[in-house]
Amino acid sequence: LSDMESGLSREQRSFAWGVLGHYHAQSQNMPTALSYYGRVSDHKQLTDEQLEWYARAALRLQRWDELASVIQHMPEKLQKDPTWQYWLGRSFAAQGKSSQAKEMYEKAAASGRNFYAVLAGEELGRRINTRNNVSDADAKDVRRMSEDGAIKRALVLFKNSQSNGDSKMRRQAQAEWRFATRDFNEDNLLTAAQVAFDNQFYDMAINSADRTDHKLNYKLRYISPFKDLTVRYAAQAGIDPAWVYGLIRQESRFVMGAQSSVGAQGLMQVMPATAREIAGKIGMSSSELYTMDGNIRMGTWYMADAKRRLQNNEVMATAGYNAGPGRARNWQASSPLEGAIYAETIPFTETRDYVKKVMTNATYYASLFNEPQTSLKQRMGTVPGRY
Ligand code: BLG
Repeated sequence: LSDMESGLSREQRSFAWGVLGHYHAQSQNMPTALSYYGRVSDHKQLTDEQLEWYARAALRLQRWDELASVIQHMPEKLQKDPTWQYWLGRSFAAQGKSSQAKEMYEKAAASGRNFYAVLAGEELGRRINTRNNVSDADAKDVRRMSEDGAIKRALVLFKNSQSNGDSKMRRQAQAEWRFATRDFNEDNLLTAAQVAFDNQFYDMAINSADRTDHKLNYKLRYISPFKDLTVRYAAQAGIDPAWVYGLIRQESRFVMGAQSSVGAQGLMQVMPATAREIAGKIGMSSSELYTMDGNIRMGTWYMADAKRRLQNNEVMATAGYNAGPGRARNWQASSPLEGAIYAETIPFTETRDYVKKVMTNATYYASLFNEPQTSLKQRMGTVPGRY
């Protein structure tokens, strides 16, 4: 590119260096990425994806000045993303600009209950709190709503799909549910969530409870069905039940028959090949993947095994559960790295998103289960250097 640069327009040169920078950032060659990105003279030529990887390269190397400048060159839509609000806040803090940092944290914290909203809140000295700010739905209202035409239709479809295993009908039940609740106010959403929960329509219980912004029912947002089995197998594997629940909520929304596009199965979305490997190691039949008990036993064992293989680190183990332990290890840096930086610089979009969601969920569950550790920042901790 250096050789041909003179034949290109300024726009073309910027775009081309952006392509090279992006490639190297996503391959985690961050110094090389930054040196190429540094040759971009017109930031407007970069795509959102290229800009975000520019920021991730600076973040991974903790070049806070450069990170701040990249974020400030992002288009408004990206600058409003809590991810970049939080990291701009951190860049300001690292530069000693504490009031500007605080302003950014306030913005990110106001964005909801996502990973960066929680981390930003913690920077401002707040802790997540999972006390409901409304009382449970009234039994009369629950009964009345179960009789509502559209809700009832969704429930009938759901029940039939459960008894005949028809996954197409199950998807129709979901569609009916979403349609029936589309214009609900917050009270009705919480009543609907209770109706769904009472009928074991767990994914829709979460879907409805998650849609409120002011009236919050955390027990419905973060439901914990199958508690006996989950707690028993978590204890047997020696891992935190809040982590297990956080993972199941993300993997399957507690849908037993869930299957992903690549064939991951059940509550814990275990791949058939991984199930065979687990079964061989702990003396189970791989067909137990398809039972609730077997699926939880396999999944929790695999979480614990990933953690053991990955320097006892929960963040890497979460990445390893989704992308394979070998990859989680490849993404480690040679020296210790803040857990949130490790997570934000994971090259696979699915896994990057997944790790942030599982760890956020786990923090909420830890609070609901009255565990002592309810800080997301502490849970993310530090990922040790690769050895
Ligand atoms: C994971 C396996 C890993 C495997 C990786 O895939 O499944 N984990 C489990 O089975 C618990 O063992 O690592 S490997 O053995 O080193 O290769 C990589 O192959 C599962 C992932 C795959 C993912 N869900 C658990 O997180 C999945 O289904 N992705 C598709 C999502 S969607 O349908 O396209 O939205």
